[in-house]
Amino acid sequence: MNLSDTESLGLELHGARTGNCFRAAIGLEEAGLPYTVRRVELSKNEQRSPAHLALNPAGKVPVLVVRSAGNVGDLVLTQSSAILFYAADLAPARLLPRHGAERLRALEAFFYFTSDVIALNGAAFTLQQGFPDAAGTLTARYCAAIEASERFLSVEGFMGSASFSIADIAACTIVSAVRASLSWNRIPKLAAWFALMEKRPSVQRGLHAFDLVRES
Ligand SMILES: N[C@@H](CCC(=O)N[C@@H](CS)C(=O)NCC(=O)O)C(=O)O
Repeated sequence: MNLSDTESLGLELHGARTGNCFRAAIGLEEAGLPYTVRRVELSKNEQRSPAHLALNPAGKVPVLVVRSAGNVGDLVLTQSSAILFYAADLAPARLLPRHGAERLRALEAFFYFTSDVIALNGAAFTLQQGFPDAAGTLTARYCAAIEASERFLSVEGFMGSASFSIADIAACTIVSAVRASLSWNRIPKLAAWFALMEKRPSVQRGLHAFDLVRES
């Protein structure tokens, strides 16, 4: 499947009001890719329905389905990071520089947030049931990692590179989710960056993508 051919095809984003789904939605919004939201009600266990398991046997969201017009089959992506890279492939100028040090700086910050912050946040959430001390240790660790992330801010005010990228998306969704746990007086540069992120239209639209049922 040629990715550029998919621009005119239907995109369906299956998800709920969770950080991983917000990341995917913000990426599609920033890339200017139209998509239809398919809400998955986690409280009703719809992620375990036969229809959803047929898309993602792991029973998780988000899932992006890129409908194919031909006989090549639909493209189904079941990782929020892969969905971000899909959007970045179609809109590199908006989401990830194609070459050079700028790309590597953006990727370094992106992987810092996905592996050193978001993964720990997910593990802490799981450990809250039965292992509160371990959950607390991980929470302290990922909050410290967020507070240490000021060093990735570029002089232009973005995470990693000189322009907005998938690193800003990874960073702003988790910072938004755990903002009450951060010592904001210690991180004025991150506070200024986050204020800009909250005003960005793609971020605002992505954070509200699953508020309303927009199914067609
Ligand atoms: N690594 C996956 C994680 C997906 C994930 O953990 N999704 C959660 C919501 S954020 C989920 O579907 N949970 C429902 C469940 O496990 O039943 C990604 O980045 O997309």
